[in-house]
Amino acid sequence: LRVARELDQAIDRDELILHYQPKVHVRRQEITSAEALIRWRHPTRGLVMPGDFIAIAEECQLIDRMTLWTIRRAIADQRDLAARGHDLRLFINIAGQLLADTAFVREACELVGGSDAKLGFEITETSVIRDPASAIANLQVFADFGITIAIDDYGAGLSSLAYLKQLPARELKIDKLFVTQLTSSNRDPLIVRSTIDLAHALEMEVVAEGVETHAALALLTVMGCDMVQGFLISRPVVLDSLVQYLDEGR
Ligand code: G
Ligand code: G
Ligand code: NA
Ligand code: MN
Repeated sequence: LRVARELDQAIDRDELILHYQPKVHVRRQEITSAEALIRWRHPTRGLVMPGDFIAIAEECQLIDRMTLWTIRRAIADQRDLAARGHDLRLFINIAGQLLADTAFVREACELVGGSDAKLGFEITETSVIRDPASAIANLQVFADFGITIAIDDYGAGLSSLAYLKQLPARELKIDKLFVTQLTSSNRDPLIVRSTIDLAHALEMEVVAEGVETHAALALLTVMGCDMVQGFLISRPVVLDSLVQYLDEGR
């Protein structure tokens, strides 16, 4: 596969780049973390989005090397941010298959353990269901290394409350599917409210993703949602733009 070979080279040729999308803590009125979203600056095709290459990376066994690159980059960016007065926790998306990859888990822990960077991993529930025993054990290993675990895309995949209660996760991200039409739908507010209550009962903080309007933000605030992320606050942006945004204190 030509794309796979190009992608393999892209990792070494510095063609990958991370954009960061902030998460706002509602009660504290401050940005406490940001999510890293990978992009590929392709020499001829321009900026390629992850939807067009993550699946290929997973199929061609490049996802481990790519994610280790992402962790290294995020560690450097987190230290840089902290030095510039913005000590945010940076979250990285971790593909499900990596939760059962012993070599990946060891190398990721070596990288994170060798730094004092504040990091988090975002994983989907669907990825836990493939091999629950090793996923839960490895997530605990990450948590013991100080990595905050967030459940991503909650409600959009295969959910199991039996696994949810066993995961060492501190954050639950409600999928944007339930958030983008929050104030124009009858059912979405009921689903979001009960998910917030469930997460709080399990002692997790709730992040609503896909917050696009002031009306949605207002309703989420009333419902006790802890954090919000979405185009209303910021699109994913390069590190320097994130710093500029944080410096402006918006
Ligand atoms: O960035 P966008 O806004 O297009 O993200 C699309 C999807 O790609 C999201 O589901 C996101 O979780 C995923 N994604 C973005 N960056 C990474 C990454 O570094 N690793 C993995 N596994 N998925 C990522
Ligand atoms: O699967 P994951 O949650 O990691 O996906 C993140 C994706 O959601 C990225 O493609 C990002 O660009 C997109 N996204 C982030 N904020 C919003 C938003 O407010 N509205 C919509 N429609 N998409 C968003
Ligand atoms: Na994510
Ligand atoms: Mn998500």
